[in-house]
Amino acid sequence: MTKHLKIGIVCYPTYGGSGVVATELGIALADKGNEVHFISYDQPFRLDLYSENIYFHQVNVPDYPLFEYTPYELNLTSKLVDVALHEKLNILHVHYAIPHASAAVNAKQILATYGIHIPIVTTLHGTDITLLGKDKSFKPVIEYAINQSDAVTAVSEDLKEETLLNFKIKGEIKVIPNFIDISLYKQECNQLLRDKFAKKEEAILVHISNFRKVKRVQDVVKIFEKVNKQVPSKLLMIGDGPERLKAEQLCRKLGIAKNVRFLGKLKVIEKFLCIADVFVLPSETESFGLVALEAMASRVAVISTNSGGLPEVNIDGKTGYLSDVGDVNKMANDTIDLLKDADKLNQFKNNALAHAKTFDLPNILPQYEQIYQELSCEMNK
Ligand code: GMT
Repeated sequence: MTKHLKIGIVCYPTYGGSGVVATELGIALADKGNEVHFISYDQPFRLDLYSENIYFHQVNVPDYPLFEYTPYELNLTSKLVDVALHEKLNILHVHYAIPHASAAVNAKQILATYGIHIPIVTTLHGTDITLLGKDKSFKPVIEYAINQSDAVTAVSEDLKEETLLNFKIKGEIKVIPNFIDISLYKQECNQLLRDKFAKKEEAILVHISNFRKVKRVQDVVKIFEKVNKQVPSKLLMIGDGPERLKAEQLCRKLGIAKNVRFLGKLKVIEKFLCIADVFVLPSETESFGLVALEAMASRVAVISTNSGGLPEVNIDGKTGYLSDVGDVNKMANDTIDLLKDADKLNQFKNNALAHAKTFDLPNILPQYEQIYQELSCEMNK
């Protein structure tokens, strides 16, 4: 019989895949009777419910005039020690290598001085390896944090390969793909909502991201401009971030602003995904592309690049199409091809939903539970 555990989860609270995965994982673990303690500098944005098994511990970063740069990692380390000690955690599961895994490794060493031994599970999400990991100033810390973790998981085969290529990793990296709870997604189009954005004969394209450079949001606009010339259509841009202004300016320059709506950081994206025909994700790199999976769970075809782990999620010629990074002509032509062929689009949408179902929560959650149980048994030996 599996034992209920007290699990500490450290994640970024912001709009982004790693925080979403960590939050959904914590909620699912709490539903199964575990006690889950989220530790972050703010309430994770998808953690907007009450459950008697869920706790949130905020990491406060006091303003101290001596510090030109506030050492958040130290406040996080102290908080991890405090929560682990007082809540008697069995496991610490940290999402993202820095500063979360490195803070957890320090906390583990401090806890050992109190005679407390707590295993650390580190989940690598992508940019911690593909962007920060390539920065020499972070590399030794990331490598150390990974090697000192008791279990390491990566969200795709590609991310595992990238990690092994870029770091000297001593132990095993287990691939546990991202997941969705398919029951939360609506596959039926909400016609009333759809009518607010587009006419019946118009197609709807959607992009969702944190509008960082790596997402290439200007490519989304360029693709849409080409599509819009051939197929009556609207583009919904969901999320916000540093590249939004440039994307808005490009819409104005290309004369398509009236067909593009920037909707900001919406919490309930399922509501909007089900009104879409095609989801566009032209990222420079994407270790997995959780948002593409969320679109597929809403029965939406995906036009994406072939970078990173995206080919593990979006199956070329089946659930959507893949292209080289920056090949906006191909991505636009593939979109037009789909939108002009209703039967093909319908088939791709069905394929997308079927493939998304393989990433449903009940298929993935036991893989994390197995790691926790094995580590907690080892600690109790
Ligand atoms: O994509 C982002 O900018 C956010 C980032 C994050 O850490 O939240 O997402 C990464 O983790 C997600 C969850 O595992 C993956 O689905 C995304 O593909 C990955 N982003 C990148 O690799 C760029």
